[in-house]
Amino acid sequence: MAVVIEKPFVCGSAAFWLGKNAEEEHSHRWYVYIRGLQHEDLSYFIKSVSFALHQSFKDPVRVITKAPFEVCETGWGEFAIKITITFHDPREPQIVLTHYLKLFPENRGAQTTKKPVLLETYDEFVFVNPSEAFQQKLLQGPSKKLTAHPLAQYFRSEAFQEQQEKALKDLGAAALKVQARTEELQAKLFELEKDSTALKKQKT
Ligand code: SLL
Repeated sequence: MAVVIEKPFVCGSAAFWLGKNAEEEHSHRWYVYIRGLQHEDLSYFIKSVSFALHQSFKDPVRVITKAPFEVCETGWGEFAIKITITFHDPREPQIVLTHYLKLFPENRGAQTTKKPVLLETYDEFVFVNPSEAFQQKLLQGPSKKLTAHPLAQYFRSEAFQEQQEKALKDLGAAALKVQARTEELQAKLFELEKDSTALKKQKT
């Protein structure tokens, strides 16, 4: 049966308006990140995360090789950020995502310096038949504790709990399907082998 290991994560951004007196070109301070569901360390299986920012930024491609996997910048505009995730096992293909940086509140709502504009998406890395060594790494889990995150109070995590539970259930169902299919194929193979032995016997 296939070994399937899934690791939930959150891809998001948090943008703080710097107020009326901020420079026009630097009206917001924002963070874009890949984080664990409970802000736990992900560097035990993620090697690096590259964030490709808009060309107007200096050195627009930022490669982060340590947790937390995030970039903090100041700017004035929204744009799409291409995020490439590389795993410790070079045999695992990279994952490429796009995150739309959001600076302004929904429906032209008033800006406030009190809380950030947050945009977070729940997702999962799914590893199918990972190598033995990588499997062990994945199953061991985080080996270090991250220091308390300054944005922790804004992160949404409870909201993702339900999604995670559903995903686990779906994954369980998918795994069962794979198992059923494998058993079906094994039974067929067994029948074919029986037939072929019978044929061989007939020939001799
Ligand atoms: C827009 N398509 O027109 C977008 C582009 C670019 C934002 C937004 C740069 C700040 C800096 C910055 O915020 N660029 O130069 O440091 O809305």
